Amino acid sequence: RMLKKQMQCCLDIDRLNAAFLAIYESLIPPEEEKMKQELFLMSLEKLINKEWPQARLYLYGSCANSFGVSKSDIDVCLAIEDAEVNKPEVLLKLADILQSDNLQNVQALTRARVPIVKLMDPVTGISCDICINNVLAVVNTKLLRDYAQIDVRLRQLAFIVKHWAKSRGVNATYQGTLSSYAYVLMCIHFLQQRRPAILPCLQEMRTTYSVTVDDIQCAYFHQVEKLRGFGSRNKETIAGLVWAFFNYWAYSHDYTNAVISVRIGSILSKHEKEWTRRIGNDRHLICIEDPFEISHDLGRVVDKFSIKVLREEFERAADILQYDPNPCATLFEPY
Ligand code: 3AT
Ligand code: MG
Repeated sequence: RMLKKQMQCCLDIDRLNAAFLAIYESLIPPEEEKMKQELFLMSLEKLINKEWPQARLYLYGSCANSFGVSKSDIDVCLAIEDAEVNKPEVLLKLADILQSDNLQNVQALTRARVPIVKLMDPVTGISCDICINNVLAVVNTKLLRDYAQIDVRLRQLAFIVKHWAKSRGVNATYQGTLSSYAYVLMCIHFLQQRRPAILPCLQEMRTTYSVTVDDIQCAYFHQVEKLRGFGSRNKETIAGLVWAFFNYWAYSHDYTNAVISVRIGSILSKHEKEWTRRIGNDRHLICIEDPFEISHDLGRVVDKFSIKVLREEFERAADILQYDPNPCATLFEPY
């Protein structure tokens, strides 16, 4: 009977693996969507160069970090050399230019934390946000993309986690839950911590890539093609990893003392970061260190209500994966 039970368990795991992989595959954007985005970006750059000949456009966020699902909005950074640029002024001018080129829903949000212009291209249906000189985001996008090339399980895990977070309504910083960027960092950290490790810590390795942005030195080992197969001694499958990920955040993470850090590839204490007290609106109830802007806690948006929501959702996910006979359906149920 024991053997039969074990075999049933293996079958269930295989089924769950297949189900997660099918979801992952279905979310990957098709090549043609990527090409459309590139073409749109080029036409946008041409238009913008009429006013600012030296300006360049860069994609960042999920359309460029390889964690974007099909039909996501695209994030664009307008890089203007002039250090003294007045961002609201440029954004308003930019909105004007875009509007006269028949782009739709053009809106300048000059007072947001990251000021942007929003727009929609009626020809391709692409929606996009343009920010100015947010070079740090372009660099952290590259770091995430480089990590994704080391082991495919990172991209699989992050797609499942992001899909879960969107389905369960816990992917909205304005509601006190976490950004997609934060979830991807949680996945990277988690895979750095597996034994044997599935991901290395690129910032602890020899520097092969280095830029200084806003006085922050961003340096790491970027020759990731040399690291393919890094995690191959670890045979864990995506089903096992998703289960362990939620179990970690539900039952093992030390919310009182621990800060997760992709930069050092392990845990820091809140004490050494001086993240023990609430300062202004930063409460540090779940601590995720930004890999470059290390004084920045990506969990700072979480308040005493939303931390409860988040932790209950982690527990729900862990319990479903443990006990539910058909976990895939239940896990992604809309909230
Ligand atoms: P979606 O697929 O759009 O949900 P995304 O990766 O594009 O995921 P966001 O749109 O939330 O995520 O953010 C766009 C990029 O902006 C991602 C990251 O490069 C940068 N970013 C977002 N939040 C922060 C932050 N708090 N600190 C530094 N960079 C950030
Ligand atoms: Mg985005």
